[in-house]
Amino acid sequence: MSKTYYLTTPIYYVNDVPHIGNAYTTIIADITARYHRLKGDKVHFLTGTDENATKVAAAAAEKGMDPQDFVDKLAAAFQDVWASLDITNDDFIRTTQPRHKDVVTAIFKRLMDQGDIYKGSYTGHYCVPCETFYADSELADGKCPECGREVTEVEEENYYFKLSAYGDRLLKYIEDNPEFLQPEAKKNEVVSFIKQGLRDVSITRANNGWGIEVPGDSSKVIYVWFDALINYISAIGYLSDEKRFNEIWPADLQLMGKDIFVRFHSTFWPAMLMALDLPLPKTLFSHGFWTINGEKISKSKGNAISPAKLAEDLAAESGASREVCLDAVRYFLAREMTLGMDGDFSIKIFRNRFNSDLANDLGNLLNRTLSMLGKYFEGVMPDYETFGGGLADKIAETKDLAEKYCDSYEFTKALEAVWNMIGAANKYVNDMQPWVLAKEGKNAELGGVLESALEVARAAAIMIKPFMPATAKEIAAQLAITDFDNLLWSNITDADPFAKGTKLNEPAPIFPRLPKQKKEEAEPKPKKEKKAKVPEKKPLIPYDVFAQLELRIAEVKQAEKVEGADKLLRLIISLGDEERQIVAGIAKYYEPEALVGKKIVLLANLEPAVIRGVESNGMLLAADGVNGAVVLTPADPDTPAGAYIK
Ligand code: ME8
Repeated sequence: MSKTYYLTTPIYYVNDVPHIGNAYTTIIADITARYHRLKGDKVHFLTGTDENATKVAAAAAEKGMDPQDFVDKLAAAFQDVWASLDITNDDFIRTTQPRHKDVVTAIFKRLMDQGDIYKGSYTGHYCVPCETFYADSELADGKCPECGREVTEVEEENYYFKLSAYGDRLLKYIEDNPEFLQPEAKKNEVVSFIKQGLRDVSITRANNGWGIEVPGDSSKVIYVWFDALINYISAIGYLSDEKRFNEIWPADLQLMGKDIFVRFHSTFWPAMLMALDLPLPKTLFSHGFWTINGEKISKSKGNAISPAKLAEDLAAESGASREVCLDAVRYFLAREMTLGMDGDFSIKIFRNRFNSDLANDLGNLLNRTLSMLGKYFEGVMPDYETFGGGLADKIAETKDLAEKYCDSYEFTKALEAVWNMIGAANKYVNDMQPWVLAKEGKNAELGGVLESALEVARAAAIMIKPFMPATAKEIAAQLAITDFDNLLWSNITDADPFAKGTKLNEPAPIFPRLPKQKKEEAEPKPKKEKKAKVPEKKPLIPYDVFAQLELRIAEVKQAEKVEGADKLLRLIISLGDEERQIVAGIAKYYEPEALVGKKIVLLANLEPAVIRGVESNGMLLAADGVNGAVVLTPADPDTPAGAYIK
């Protein structure tokens, strides 16, 4: 049996409930864990809480609570939040647990005995919020170089860890193991930090009644970072269950934010492991920070979004299930910010992605193919060969590409590859015009086209399972895939996955489109005046009147009949960076499916109007055809959506 894939998140301080920043690390770790399980790997996924910190005791005091009661309450809150986000961690370590404290004490003793810890006196500065010691030379204008807050002068006798002895070994290890520190830019930062020369680290503080006592010296407690880092090995049986420990250690991935990467995880932690003669983790990965609408996430600004609340609000608004909305949050976090880079969270962009990537691209592929299967074959998989359109190759190619990207933690690119495949299937359906094949009675081709597109929907469901587990399950249910829970990544390319004669289920929209944001909706719409009769010949107009018209190319993304109005179609159109809904009176001349993917000419700055209860934001331009039939004004299909006509 291959070694267990072991991955960890930081253990979070329990001075407050988790926000979208902590949730990001945990969700990315969860995606990684689920991906490895899907590949058939044995996985151990650890997260937990850091409870012995000075700032935790201070937060308890502020609330007038006993520190143990306080950490019990908040650790439970963290566990509840992770459960509500369906995080699949295999263990949850708390640093106040005896299984952890005992190992910390034993390690302290061992390193003291072997001379890696020694007693000395210390004068320096301590930043309580960052739980970090700084020398004079490290301060920025006398303040903490990390957070800019006031530091406290400390002058005490302390125990030191001989970090200075490990600089050269660390540099050599980093050079010999290119996968160890990622991404590359951060690795370079670590190398420069070590090359500046490492100082020994004070690893104890005066005992104020909270923390793990130094063995044999009750006047001191162990420094919280020395204590906390050990969680990664205490949780998996170090010094208590060697067999289990050897099956799991070393970690394959230790994921954390950039704030705690250089000094603690890439320098102090590997040096501690070297002192203990333990192998180092395969990869330490530093991810970027989220800001909210360009601002740092902060409690005082009150902008710390809770992902669960975001999903609940979205569910209430859209009518989609809470689980699916949570998936939308997970999708957004993984898709929008390249792992390693910083990113900004904005509700507007989140909603745009929900509508374009989820409701339109993914939702549409499933919906239209299943509805056509219902319409033309009563929902039963026909007994025809797939005709392909290269889609079988596209599935195989995307499987390899997405796997390569997931293995290298490039989740944004993996999702891009999957969406590229979904786009290819949607385009294939447009190009093949199944509704024309149906009219012409070409059932073999028609069945083949639908089957090919449904195979892509199935492949997509497996590929997105780590990212959007509830959505994947819902797609599988609509596709009547009964053994979905047991499918592995390798099943993506199963030949002929749908048994002929299988009845698939009725399509039900998984992601109902979100309306434009409330603020914009709330803006009063100017009253529409009754249209004057169009004169036969229009008078000449000056150029500046023409210049007021915003004529643009748009691409039709979705089309459907407006209920109770036989002339009207409701279209979702894309202008490149923006999507809109319009209503067009062309239902008599076009099947809705035939319009998807078509480029049209749009009068984009026509004032909005509500037609038969449906809001229309612009007007499609069409020309009268023979016998009164409307023809769409032709737009070259290569003209990009959004292009201006001047
Ligand atoms: O540092 N964007 O805990 P902590 C992205 N207890 N990630 C963010 C973020 C943001 N805006 N804000 C926080 C500690 N994070 C120690 C760790 S480990 C042995 C001890 C995430 O509660 C990110 O993972 O301050 C960051 O590294 C972590 O929360 C800091 O959590």
